[in-house]
Amino acid sequence: MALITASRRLRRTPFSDGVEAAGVSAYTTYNHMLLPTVFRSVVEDYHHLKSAVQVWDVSAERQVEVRGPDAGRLLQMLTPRDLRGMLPGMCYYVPMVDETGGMLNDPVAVKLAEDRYWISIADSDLLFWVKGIAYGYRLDVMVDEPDVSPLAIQGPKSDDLMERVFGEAVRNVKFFRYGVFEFQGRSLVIARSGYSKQGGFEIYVEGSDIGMPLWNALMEAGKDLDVRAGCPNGIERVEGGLLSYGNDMTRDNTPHETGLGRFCSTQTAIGCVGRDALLRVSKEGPVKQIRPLEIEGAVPPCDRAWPLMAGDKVVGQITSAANSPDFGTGVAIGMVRMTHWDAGTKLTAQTPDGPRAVTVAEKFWI
Ligand code: THG
Repeated sequence: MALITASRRLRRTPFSDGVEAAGVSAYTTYNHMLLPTVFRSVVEDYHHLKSAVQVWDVSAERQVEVRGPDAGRLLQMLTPRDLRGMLPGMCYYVPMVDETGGMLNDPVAVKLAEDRYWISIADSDLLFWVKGIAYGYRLDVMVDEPDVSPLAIQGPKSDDLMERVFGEAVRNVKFFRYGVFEFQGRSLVIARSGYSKQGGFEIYVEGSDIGMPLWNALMEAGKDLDVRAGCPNGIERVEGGLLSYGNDMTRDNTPHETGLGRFCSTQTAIGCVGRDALLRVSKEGPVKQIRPLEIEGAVPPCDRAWPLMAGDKVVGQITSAANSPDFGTGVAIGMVRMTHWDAGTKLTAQTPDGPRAVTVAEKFWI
């Protein structure tokens, strides 16, 4: 593919100067912002992520802030996950759906206070939908995009690096919980979460002015840990079954089709605008669903859906794929019709480089 032209619409981040100094070699766009995808090479980045610690500029995971007396009511309107047990200090992975039950986004919601949330969004303009619901229902809330940019620390040495900058208490933060920690006199929300299966944290950096000072402090503190700039890794996230909105699912899919039924409690999610639609489809169960898929032979870059065939019948599609160094096979995420979704089923993928033998796997690799 040719290069993408830089412009103001493709927003830089508070860490872009550091990312460029570290030698970023490719970006994608995400929420109209730059998101690094490669530093040294996808494979070199992958091995380093699994053995050391990386600092990721994931500013493109923008926050939709919802604040005011109706904040909790509005959040529950957006998702079929029952939020009644959610307390300040917790983060929830929440499928967000429209009135047909179609996926609009798959963000992480962060509950800051009874009347204040951040919705840490994947790549779709969720802000407009949330503002529309708030306005249409005359809710008493403010909805906007604050100056908050997530910086992820990922990899097996994440705790060691974070302790050096934020103190040993950061080790006590539990998975999908957050604590508030000081940096240069500023309070920052730090959660144990992130878009890899290697462990780590996400720092919600509030105020662009402290972006580079924090970036530099982490790089300085982690020198002997071989800390590097990194980014969500296209191989590791497929091995781990981490879904990508716009790639593995779109508005045409329900949460059940995307395997996110485990994050839905539609029966008790009173107020969710997609509740009636989802109650209908969840009763019957989906007729196609996301599956881990093993591919034989070299896997080309996946920049479009690859048809999955059983003989001359299309029975699904592959939406993300990579060659896995650690598992010695092609790994992929795809949507497969129920007639062919059992583990062990043999299929054929039509890739741009020709047909590939595919087997439906038992589970994701990490
Ligand atoms: N962190 C934050 N914001 C984000 C992402 C993130 N916004 C965009 C995107 N990623 C949203 N999508 C996901 C997808 C998967 C996960 C988080 C956000 C994830 N899933 C774990 C899993 O599936 O194993 C755990 C889910 C759970 O148990 O609750 O972490 O990464 N801030």
